[in-house]
Amino acid sequence: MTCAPFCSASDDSNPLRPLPELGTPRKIIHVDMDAFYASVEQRDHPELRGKPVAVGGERMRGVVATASYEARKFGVHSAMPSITAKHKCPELIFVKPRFDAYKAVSRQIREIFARYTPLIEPLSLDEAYLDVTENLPGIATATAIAEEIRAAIKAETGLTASAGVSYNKFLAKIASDYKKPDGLFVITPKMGPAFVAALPVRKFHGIGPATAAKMKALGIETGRDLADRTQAFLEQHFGKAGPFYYGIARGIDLRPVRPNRVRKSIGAETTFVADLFTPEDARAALAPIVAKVWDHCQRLDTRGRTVTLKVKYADFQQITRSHTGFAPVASAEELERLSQALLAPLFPLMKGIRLLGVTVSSLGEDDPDTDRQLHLTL
Ligand code: DCP
Ligand code: MG
Repeated sequence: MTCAPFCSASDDSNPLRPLPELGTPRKIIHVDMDAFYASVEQRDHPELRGKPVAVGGERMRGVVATASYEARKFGVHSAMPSITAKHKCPELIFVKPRFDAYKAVSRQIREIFARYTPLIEPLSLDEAYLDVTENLPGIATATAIAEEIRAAIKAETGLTASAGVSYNKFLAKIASDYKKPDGLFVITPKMGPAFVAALPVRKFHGIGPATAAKMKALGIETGRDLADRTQAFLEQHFGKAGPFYYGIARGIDLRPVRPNRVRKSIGAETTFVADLFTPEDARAALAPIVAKVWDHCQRLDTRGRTVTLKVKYADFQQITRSHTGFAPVASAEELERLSQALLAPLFPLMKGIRLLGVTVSSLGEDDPDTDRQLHLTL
């Protein structure tokens, strides 16, 4: 059973920006801070430096939000239950998250990005895509810009970032992960297709564990396997995502960097291997979905007032139930309570439940993107 988070957003809000055409060369940088929350804690608390640190705590529902690289050597990672983490690394030091400190760094790095291009698409507090095809200082190579940005981040925040440089978003994101931490990696158009061919599809950003499992069942484990399938085959098995997979298997990704992306909702859903029938099973299955959504809300620093439960039955009939409060949902427990309250009246069931999903919408002022817009001087 797997659970993939998703965010929906409005289309590119700059209608004047033409969509890139096939063959139009672009220079994209993906910047991602290293062990972000943990690095901020080590910067602000010198006694934590060089030590295995996990950021977590009550607001994190007993899971690790992130771990310092010293802790990662013991196998501690994001989303791991704190108890498991402590077993793996008895010396692990737990630190409560300080979201205000992370937000402040996030604003600083976005200011640095803005020196180079207005085409910045933040993905969360610590990462963003930049389109530097035409950049403000007129620097010839994206690699030089990426190095300048990494140096400025180091000098101005005291933290390290990794960067990926390539000719589209998909490859830039893969590249930023390749030399982590404190690294830079460039995937040129010449390298792109071979790079994707060798990569396991489960490592592709945008292919979650459920899709990776489905691909495996179809005999697709690497980019090369994916490139061997026709677009019609991929559309037949993966619907609307089929053409996207067909493209990325060849190193092609035409999605533009969307600077004024307004997030509309944050959600997660799970299709079950076997249909659910009892209230107990459904309640238990809903809990990790809710946890995932809350985790995502925190990572994006976003809160919403509307909670929507989606249920797909065994016969594919789909229903939604929602609740809108006066104030944004303030905690994981509240989100869980509201989601379970939407689920409970659906019993007894006439047919099994095939899928459950939870979405938070009517997103509030805390949204970093909205924040940015409010600060624009008109
Ligand atoms: N985060 C979280 N829960 C997760 C994953 C991440 O709360 N399941 C938070 C803590 C991270 C931050 O988001 O510090 C950024 O996430 P990344 O995936 O970029 O991870 P890190 O920056 O911590 O490490 P890396 O060096 O691998 O980028
Ligand atoms: Mg990071």
